[in-house]
Amino acid sequence: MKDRKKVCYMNNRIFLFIACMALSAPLTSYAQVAAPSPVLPIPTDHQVAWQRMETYAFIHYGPNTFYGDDGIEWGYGDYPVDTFNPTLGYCDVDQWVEALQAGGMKGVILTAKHHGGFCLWPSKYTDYCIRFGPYKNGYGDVVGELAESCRRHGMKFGVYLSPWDRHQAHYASPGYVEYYKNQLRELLLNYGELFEVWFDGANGGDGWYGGANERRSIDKNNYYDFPTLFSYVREYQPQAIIFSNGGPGCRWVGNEDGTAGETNWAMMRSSDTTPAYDGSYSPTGMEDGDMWVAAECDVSIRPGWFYHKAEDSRVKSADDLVNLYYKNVGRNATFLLNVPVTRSGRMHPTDVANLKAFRNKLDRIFADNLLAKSIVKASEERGQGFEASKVLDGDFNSYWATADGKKSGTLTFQLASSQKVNRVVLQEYIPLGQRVKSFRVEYSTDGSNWRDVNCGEQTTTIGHKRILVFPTVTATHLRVRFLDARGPLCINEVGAYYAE
Ligand code: FUL
Repeated sequence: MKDRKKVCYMNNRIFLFIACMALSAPLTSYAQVAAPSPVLPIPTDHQVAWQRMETYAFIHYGPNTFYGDDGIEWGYGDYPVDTFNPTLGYCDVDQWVEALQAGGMKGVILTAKHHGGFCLWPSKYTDYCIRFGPYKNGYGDVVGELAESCRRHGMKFGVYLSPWDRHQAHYASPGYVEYYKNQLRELLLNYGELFEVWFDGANGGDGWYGGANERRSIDKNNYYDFPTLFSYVREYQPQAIIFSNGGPGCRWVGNEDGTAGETNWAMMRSSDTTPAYDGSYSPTGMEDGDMWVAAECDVSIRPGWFYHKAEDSRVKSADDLVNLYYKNVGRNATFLLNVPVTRSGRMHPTDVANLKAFRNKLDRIFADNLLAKSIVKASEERGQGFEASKVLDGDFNSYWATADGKKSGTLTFQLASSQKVNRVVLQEYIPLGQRVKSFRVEYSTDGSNWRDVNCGEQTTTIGHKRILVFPTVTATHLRVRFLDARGPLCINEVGAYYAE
């Protein structure tokens, strides 16, 4: 009897165990699965935050603006210390910041010192600065005034400190490098948080150099002791992105037209490039790079970087700027747009108007994601938390992902109705690395016959953002075929839009 009870009890236990297993099997397939492992290299959190700014501004302002009949681009280093003198008697820094913000700029980088050597802040280390000029009787500080206005407006602030200095007598000797280090420390320590520090690549050549009026050449790669300069930035402003030809924070794209390569990796090979070294820039980046150094596209709203009245009729229009945006932000780079300040101390009304019109246009074009109400299906899903629907939730921290080892896949969108489409925006989840190597975007009017949208560009990389611009199609369905990648797909967002 006892034994029969025991057998019964055992049978119940086995039954319960089997029942639990049967019930839990479907449950486990819906349980949260692990995120894909990163594909190295990956960006730092600061690099991600910086890239998500997308658009920010440059301001070129200084004695160059005031020199001669209509300003110059490169000061020789010999202009008198009283050259910088805005006619308003002050810099209308609030107008600058408000104009830039109306243009959607998230930060601004000021030329604290350009090649001519004059400093827009009262530097302890030279008399060739604002302290010795007429501006506010020597009590002004353009760097400080702009930094303060940025703080009030919730705008990020950064500085450009030209390594090349055509004024200083000791340029090209070790003494100048000490001087430059001291100036950098002044800027890093006295103006609050900086989001970017800009180390320009134009270096050496002829100049005034304390009256020597000669040509001086330096070893561009080693003279400035960039490793020490970068260590100061890391120590005093750890969040600041360091720009130079080859990074390490972000790299020069290799032109001043504002355009990145159609293929554009955020990575560079440390064996072939060195941060700050001449030639270490790249429009395309390197698929097998081991450093994360995304591209930045610097370009001016006018032909020159500094203000010249003669260029008042040559200001880039809102359409020009939108087209540039497609070719920089839309190709996994950032858009660093220069807007110079005039002799008055304000930005020119044409520049201000075009900036605002640029942002209004962008906002209009990208206001209405035609996929928002679509039904999205993926060829496969990694599991719970990584469903296809994540590409439509507008959340930067969620993404559609494929299983380990799965480097291709398709997302198909069935639109709510037949729609005109001429822009597609794709985003990868870059905190886990840049992955996609090849993709196609296709449309259909019946869900079974598909045609390429014909954007006329290489559809290779995506990165933080890729925007395809193509002739208007009318579609009931869209699909993105991800053909190859460096690891499982991690697709953050997909959007389709119609620009009139
Ligand atoms: C260049 C400089 O020579 C130009 O004057 C300007 O500042 C541009 C942004 O960088 O290297």
